Amino acid sequence: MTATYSICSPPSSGNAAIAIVEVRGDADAVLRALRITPVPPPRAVLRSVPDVDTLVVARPAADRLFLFPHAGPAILRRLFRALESCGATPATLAMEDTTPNPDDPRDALAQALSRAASPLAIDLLLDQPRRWAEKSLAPVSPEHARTLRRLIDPPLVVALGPPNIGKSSLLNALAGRTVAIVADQPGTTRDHVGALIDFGGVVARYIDAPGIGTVGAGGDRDIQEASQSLATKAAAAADLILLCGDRQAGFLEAPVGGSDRLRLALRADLGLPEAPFDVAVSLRAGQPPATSYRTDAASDSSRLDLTSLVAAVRERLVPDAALTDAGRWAFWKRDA
Ligand SMILES: Nc1nc2c(ncn2[C@@H]2O[C@H](COP(=O)(O)OP(=O)(O)OP(=O)(O)O)[C@@H](O)[C@H]2O)c(=O)[nH]1
Ligand SMILES: [Mg+2]
Repeated sequence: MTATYSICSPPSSGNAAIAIVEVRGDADAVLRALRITPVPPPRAVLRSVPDVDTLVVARPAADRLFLFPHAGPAILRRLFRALESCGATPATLAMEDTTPNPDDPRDALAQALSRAASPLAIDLLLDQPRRWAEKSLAPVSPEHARTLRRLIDPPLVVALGPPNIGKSSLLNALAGRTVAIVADQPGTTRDHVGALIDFGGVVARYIDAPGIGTVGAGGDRDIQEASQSLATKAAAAADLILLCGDRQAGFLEAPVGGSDRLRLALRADLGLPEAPFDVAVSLRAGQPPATSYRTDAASDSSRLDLTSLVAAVRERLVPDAALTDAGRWAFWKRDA
């Protein structure tokens, strides 16, 4: 067999959990010799290599593999031994070969795959070498490139609204665990509470901001002011604001920062706000979480889980039109 392998992640500083090993050459023979079931390009799959590790195997092209094993030195030694025992040799790179060519998508692919936060990035990234080889394909539009970038660097979603309307309860429901304290009193959340949330394949940094409302008199006035200022700062940096309200408190009147927003009616079991909203959610205890989706005045309350909210956020962050754009994506260029 003719194949070479090289480690293309930086030398472990003791912190890196995953290493990247690139194999070039007869990839089918390497997969067979490592007893890995076939991986047709372009695909990434989780596989077990007997006596070595369970690892992600990405195959962007017929003659190229990226293996993502755990980065412990013992595991890497086992993997290299396995590769060598099946005939692959360590690549001897000329100095100039070790510097990634910024205009060659294949050189940037391993890094992008290892950094990408969102599951939806994987297939799209693996298909890029094919697209860049087809000279006739046009680039994805600048707008699509900007939103696709969010699949690699997670966007910021900030939930903002009046106090005591269920914002922290929503974060806990989305995360599937208790991340934020919930209580039936305004001002429960004083600081940012954050989590990475997967919105249907698009992973976002989610901040549950302190409630914005009238600052009451009393000993903790300074703390209340500081929390509200934190909330507005987070909103100014957001890619998407979930503008939360409920029937009793309505929505915030004051303008908030951020470029895009989704109006979210919380505690919908207590009634719906009069002002227009995009999605309504109820998390009433003892009942399945319910959401209904509404555009303008038309309401559709047929959805009885968080699916509508998750889908609406996903579509706002990375629209279908960007995901299905068949053009070439310069994913290694931050400003592309
Ligand atoms: N009926 C009903 N109550 C809810 C729902 N979601 C949350 N609650 C209740 O609303 C109250 C406030 O919930 P929180 O999640 O702490 O509200 P918050 O908006 O984070 O409040 P602050 O942190 O003060 O801004 C709690 O008693 C929750 O149990 C819901 O869908 N329906
Ligand atoms: Mg809260």
